[in-house]
Amino acid sequence: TDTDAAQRPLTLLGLGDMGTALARTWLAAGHPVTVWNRTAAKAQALAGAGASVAADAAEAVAANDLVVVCLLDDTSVGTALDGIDLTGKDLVNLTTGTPAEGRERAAWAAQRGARFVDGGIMATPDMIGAPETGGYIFYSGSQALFEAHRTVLEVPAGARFVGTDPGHAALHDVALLSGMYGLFAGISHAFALIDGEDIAPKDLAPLLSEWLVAMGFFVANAAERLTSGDLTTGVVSNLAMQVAASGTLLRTAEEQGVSAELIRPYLDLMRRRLEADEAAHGGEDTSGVITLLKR
Ligand code: FVH
Repeated sequence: TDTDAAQRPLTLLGLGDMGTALARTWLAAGHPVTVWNRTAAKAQALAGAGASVAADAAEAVAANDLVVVCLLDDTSVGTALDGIDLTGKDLVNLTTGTPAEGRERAAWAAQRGARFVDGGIMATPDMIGAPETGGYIFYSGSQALFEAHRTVLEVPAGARFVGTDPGHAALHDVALLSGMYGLFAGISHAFALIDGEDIAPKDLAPLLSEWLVAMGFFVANAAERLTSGDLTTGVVSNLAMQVAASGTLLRTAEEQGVSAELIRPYLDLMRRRLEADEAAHGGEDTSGVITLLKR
């Protein structure tokens, strides 16, 4: 029942920055939490907040049916759980990994008699237990496990189940992070361009933010075009024009003494798409670049 879920005990392995934030949130919500960390001192800090500190990982796992793991990487998960009896356990892996690692870890857990979901945390530690920040966690794998523990899993951050393929939480996570780093790359180049000029970074900042938000339409546009296969209808800034204009971006970088290494790869891909068939692709938007990336 929900009442049971509200007080359900759980085990948490891993008390780094993220694991500690998770533990504190579950404890604050009234869940009995058994914790273990390789470096014992970090676990002691949580004892004062009400956590039961296990002597080793095996003792922590034995303490509860629901076992959450938040370690550095997939290798550390294998190391920490090596040789431990997981029969009948519900294993929730919040360690960042690749889709293949998520699938292999699910098969590994199944061989040991455990149900498994993998998680991808879309939040920093300060966003855990702070729903107003919009942080959430992707989950994939055993839907039965997810539904059984949904109430508990929703305590630290929103929970989004993205399918029974245990690799899909990681894939969603990495897709979003990849988009983020592309954005960071463009932002970095923009600030480098004005460096040394009589333009304060703090004055450019709101202009850049507003522009990037306005350009956010490209996300939904690209999805629509990839789905329909129509890359030209309704295009307002076509590829031929954008490739022509890209020379201005590169010359400006040159003039400002700024390396174009962050933006040149994307501009080169736009040019390759155009040059492959100018008549066919000149009227597209830039979503045709996506088709060049798949190996
Ligand atoms: N912190 C963040 O902003 C991001 C937000 C998005 C999700 N990530 C991922 O969350 C996982 C844990 O991250 P973290 O911030 O807690 O990381 P650390 O503070 O570096 O703590 C790492 C813990 O892993 C333990 N550990 C490392 N290697 C081993 C091992 N071989 N055996 C057992 N435990 C191991 C480490 O123990 P110790 O060093 O304290 O003894 C920490 O408990 C991670 O996947 C992020 O990518 C965080």
